[in-house]
Amino acid sequence: SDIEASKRLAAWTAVDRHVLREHKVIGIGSGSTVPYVVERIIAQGREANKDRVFIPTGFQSKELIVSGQLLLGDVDQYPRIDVTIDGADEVDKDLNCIKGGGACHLREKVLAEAADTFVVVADYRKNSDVLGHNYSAGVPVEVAPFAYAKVLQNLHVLGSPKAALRMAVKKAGPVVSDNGNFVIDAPFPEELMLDPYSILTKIKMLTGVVEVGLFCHMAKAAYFGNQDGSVTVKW
Ligand code: DER
Repeated sequence: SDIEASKRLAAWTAVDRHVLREHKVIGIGSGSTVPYVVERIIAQGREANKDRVFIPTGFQSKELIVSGQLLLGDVDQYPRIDVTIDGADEVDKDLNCIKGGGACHLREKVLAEAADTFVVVADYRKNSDVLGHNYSAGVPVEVAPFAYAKVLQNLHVLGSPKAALRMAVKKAGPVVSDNGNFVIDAPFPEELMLDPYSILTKIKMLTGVVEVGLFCHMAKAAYFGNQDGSVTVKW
């Protein structure tokens, strides 16, 4: 499909530009675009990858590294990362991202912050001016299960009356993250999403919130594959 082709285009372009010979510690994000990132890194060859280590951002990400027969590293051993490449649910004109559609944003944010270079790869649907224009599910908020009802109430008051616990599809009950927490999706009106950092800080301060799926002032560049085979780069 043209969406898969555009994901691959974004991923290959970003890897070619940001995963260079001298880069030895590489953070691998989560979602359906990063498999194309791993595919392109593997294509750099055994020689290029033999002395590299790859840090995962969750179970799915770890499985990608393992099945790609790449060396798996632990963030405890490599607190400093050369480059982290990850997907996003939406990216605005200032490179702020909504992330967490895959409920992996806690570890993703740790590796994004630990990296000298954090780069986002996505298909054209994620390329926005204002967060919330295309991704309408809301800001993903990872919460401690013990506190979820309280956080839900606070989010309603904060400006997201439609905030709701993310329920699982093939499992009874809520989605549970790799960290054993719940996720609340909190849609906010456009006027609040014009200043994502302000919303991020308010949500982060709510007791029981573990991490917020707003990545502000973190990405160095974002690559979007387009339907016509071109690539849009924001930086
Ligand atoms: O959850 C996340 O932040 C992931 O990066 C995910 O949202 C990326 O989405 P994708 O499957 O469209 O790459």
